[in-house]
Amino acid sequence: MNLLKIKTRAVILLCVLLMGLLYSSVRQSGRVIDPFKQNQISPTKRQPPMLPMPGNATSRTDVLTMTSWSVPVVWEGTFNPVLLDSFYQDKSLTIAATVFAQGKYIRFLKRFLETMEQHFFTGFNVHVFVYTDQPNEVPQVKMASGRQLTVKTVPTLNRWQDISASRMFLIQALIDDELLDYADFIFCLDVDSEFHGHWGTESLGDLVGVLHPGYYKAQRSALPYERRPISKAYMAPEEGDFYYCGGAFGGNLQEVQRLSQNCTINFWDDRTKGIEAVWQEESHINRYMWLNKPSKILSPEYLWQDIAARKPEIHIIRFFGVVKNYAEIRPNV
Ligand code: UD2
Repeated sequence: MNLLKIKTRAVILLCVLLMGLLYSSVRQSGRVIDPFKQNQISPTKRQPPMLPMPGNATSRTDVLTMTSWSVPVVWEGTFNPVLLDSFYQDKSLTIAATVFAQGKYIRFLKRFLETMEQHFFTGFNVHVFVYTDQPNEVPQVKMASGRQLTVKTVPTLNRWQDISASRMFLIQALIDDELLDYADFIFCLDVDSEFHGHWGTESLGDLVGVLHPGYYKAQRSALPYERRPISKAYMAPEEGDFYYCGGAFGGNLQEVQRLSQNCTINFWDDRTKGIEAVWQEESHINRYMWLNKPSKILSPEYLWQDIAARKPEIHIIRFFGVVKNYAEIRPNV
């Protein structure tokens, strides 16, 4: 072996040793750094926890339990709540939830909060954010240890469409300003609803959509997507997997931040063109979830409404949209 070869090998060996030292020092500091990767996530930000495999999705044969892109559709009988809760119990998860109660919708808040306390992530850390224009009317509801409520005061809006759609902007701001370093998952829920059954860790996923109770059996052509091409929520006839609810969705902080930011931008883009999607932010959510497939889908058990007779496949109602008189309760018709 000549002198040049020996020198080259010595340099390579030295480099390998140095890389090894660098790797072990960053490992010891609790963080593995890829020296070739830009924009690494700050170690202070909470990372979404690992999710366990879905339960036995084949235990129901009367309903769709797996999508064409292989993510579970959660129905009663497709998961074991005791097993799942025990998987998460020692992970000290914090689940955030948003609920908006503006104008006359404040009347629904007490029942929403009371039933939430009984059924929603019991035994876990839960932080509920109530957005209202009447902070003094927020009812006192006794909460278990580890659970808390924060009231956010918002201005009174005179169009129900604006109230409904402005939620996306406020959710995005909440995640950006307060939640990224603190909570693990978030669910955004309609206030005119009550919890009637267990809603727990089986619902956790990176991006979670809920099948709308009115359309989970409908043909694609019957789904009430936005059909005007001028809107950013437009869905062509050959597009769409499912029709998802605007009244319940969630996921990890990063995914819901992306969703709410995208829907806010597209809603306002439509407004500058003088158009509002047929079902406001729900239409934009549906467009978003067509392009960015949810990693978990919850069955209509997770937001049932008595818009039609109850169906045999609905074994339990976990979250229920109360019947309301739209003309009486909304600020505008
Ligand atoms: C559907 C969706 C809803 C939203 C809406 C968009 C379901 C079950 N519901 O319900 O989430 O996407 O379509 O058009 O999927 N709110 C107030 N004060 C008001 C009006 C609304 O606080 O005066 C809030 C409240 O949290 C309410 C939510 O906005 O739950 C949605 O309004 P809605 O329930 O009147 O909308 P709806 O029934 O058309």
